[in-house]
Amino acid sequence: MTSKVDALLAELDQLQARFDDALRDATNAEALEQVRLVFLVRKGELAQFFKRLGELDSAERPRLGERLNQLKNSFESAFAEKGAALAQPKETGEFVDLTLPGIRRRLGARHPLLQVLDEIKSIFVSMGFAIESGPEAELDYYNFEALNIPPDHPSRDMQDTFYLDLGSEAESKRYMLRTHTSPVQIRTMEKQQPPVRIIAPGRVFRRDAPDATHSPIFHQCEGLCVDEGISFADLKGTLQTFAQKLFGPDIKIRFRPGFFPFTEPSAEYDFTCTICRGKGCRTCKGTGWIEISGAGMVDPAVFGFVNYDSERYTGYAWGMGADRLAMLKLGVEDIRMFFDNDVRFLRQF
Ligand code: 2NM
Repeated sequence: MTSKVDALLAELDQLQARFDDALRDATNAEALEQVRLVFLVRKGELAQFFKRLGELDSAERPRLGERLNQLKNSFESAFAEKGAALAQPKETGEFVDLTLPGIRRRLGARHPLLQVLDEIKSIFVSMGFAIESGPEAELDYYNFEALNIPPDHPSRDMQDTFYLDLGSEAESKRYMLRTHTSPVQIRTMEKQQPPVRIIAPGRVFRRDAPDATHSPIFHQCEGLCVDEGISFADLKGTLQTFAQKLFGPDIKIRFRPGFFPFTEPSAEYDFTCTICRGKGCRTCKGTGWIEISGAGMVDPAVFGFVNYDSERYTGYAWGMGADRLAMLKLGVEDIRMFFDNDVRFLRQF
């Protein structure tokens, strides 16, 4: 006949078996917590047996006590071990072949137009000009008024300028997309007294129908030099030096009379055709010259807007179409190529 203590020890063997099964089946943290709540807490299954020690004769108590302490320790260490195992990342059994070639990503590159614009900028920087920039959404005052462009000037027409409807009523607070980078020169002159030697590279906007030589978005690199004793000869020397640095020592420049509201006198200027080097070809229509842009001596009226003393200072300024120069430099015959985002075109540069 079995004694009471033997019966309890047999029950403990069953408890151990159930604990082992439960622990083995626990495959995540929640299931493991259930095991703890069933077996290991203060009112859990194991703890119930400690209470039953009192049912035994004092001679039999040590056998059960010893077994209970041993179970308690082994439950706790098995539980801790399982917890640590679950916290480990799983073996996936997946084989990673480190000798396979990688996935080759196509490298991006600077846009050809900006490559040429960078070259233009560094030539002027090497000649002592600083680079200035300004907003693309510009006020009427900076884009037109301060440049001495009268209210009835055709460039102010809705056909030529993108106006922005920002809900502003006042005519003078009217915003538009700048049609040239000249407002940058005005803003610079407002900030500082002469001497000024700056270039203003950047995006400009005009309501043109796109064709091989027109794009509603294009780029300029205008320039301005103001100091005592500046003359048209300085303008000629600057543009001459620039042309030769960008296109080569055989390039000449020429000036033809022109008109701009913001310069007096004003001129259009040409470079020797960079394609035929002056012999005459399709690009220059047989003339040997390529029209670049306009330039001139800053009109005293403009100095009036920025509080420069026009008795003391004179200055020259020029316009320059960066897209046009990039087309000549790279041999691109259609300006729209720069804006189409066709990688077959872009990859060539
Ligand atoms: C041109 C041609 C001639 C020009 C003038 C100025 C300023 F702000 F100084 F008055 N900025 N840009 C200028 C002069 C621009 O583009 C065809």
